[in-house]
Amino acid sequence: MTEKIILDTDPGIDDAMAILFAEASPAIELLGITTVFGNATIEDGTRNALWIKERFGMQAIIAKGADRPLRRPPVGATTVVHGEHGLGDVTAGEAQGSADPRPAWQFIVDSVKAAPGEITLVTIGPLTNLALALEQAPEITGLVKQVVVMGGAFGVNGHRGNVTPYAEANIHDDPEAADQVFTADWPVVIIGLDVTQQSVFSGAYLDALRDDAGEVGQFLWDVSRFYLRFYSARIGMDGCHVHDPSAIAYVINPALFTLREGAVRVVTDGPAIGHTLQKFDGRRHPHDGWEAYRAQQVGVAVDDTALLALYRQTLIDWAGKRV
Ligand SMILES: [Ca+2]
Repeated sequence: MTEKIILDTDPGIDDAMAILFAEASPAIELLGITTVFGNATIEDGTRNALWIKERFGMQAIIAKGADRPLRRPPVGATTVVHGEHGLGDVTAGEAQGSADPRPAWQFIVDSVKAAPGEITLVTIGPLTNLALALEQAPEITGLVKQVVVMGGAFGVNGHRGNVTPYAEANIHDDPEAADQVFTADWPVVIIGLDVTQQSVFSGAYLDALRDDAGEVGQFLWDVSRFYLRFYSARIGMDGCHVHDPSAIAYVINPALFTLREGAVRVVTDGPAIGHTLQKFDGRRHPHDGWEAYRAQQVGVAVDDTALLALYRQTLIDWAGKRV
């Protein structure tokens, strides 16, 4: 059985890695790609999505989303990590096709209502589009199959943050939106730094993918050059963490991950703004505002060897079919 997904993304180098993973997987039907600000501006991110769609002959509908957080001033593109326009050294051309006329939140609401219980929303950028969809149509909580979020850091395996000591980028970019999504009454699985920083695409892994996965392998190698220079300069690592593709890996094979259950909140002010917290034990407290919220799932361990093998084999198989 294939999983129908809408992928909400800020394309983005590791977003490109995730988009092509989803498209390549026979376990996933990629219905739509909704864009959001974050790694790139909304204009650049949407152009990147349309160009990748055209270049790889994809069917997914692209809908343009939010250009800024729900209630905070706009934040700039993360050019130091993802390059001037989001895809590192690679510059997207103008695609022939265009985005759906609806804003991303409307596309999400319409799609979910048209296929109740069938669609998984996968987010690999700030959560603004999902929060807007919840505000406009709160009834969608009962209509999505599940929400899979790449974001956050819960301190497991020592991972607490990447943009601040206590915040991960997607959550830090719009903490109010993330808190709305995590406290809504729908099933959420959070694949955060706790697990994404446990998996590494090494330089050698990406070289082998370039050699073995045809045009898509070459493309992934090309876009990852800028990203690897950032990792090398910033943390002295030959390779990169597997952030966004890990959310897709969860959809394809949830058994790769160990999950922990409990209500999740996001710090929306002060020095730990953007920090994610989970109440995962049954302890009672005199004051416990957490009991009002649904228990969500947080990834706390991953079989990184199997995840890396899944990614590689999925792209190689797809490249073989495309020849
Ligand atoms: Ca992303």
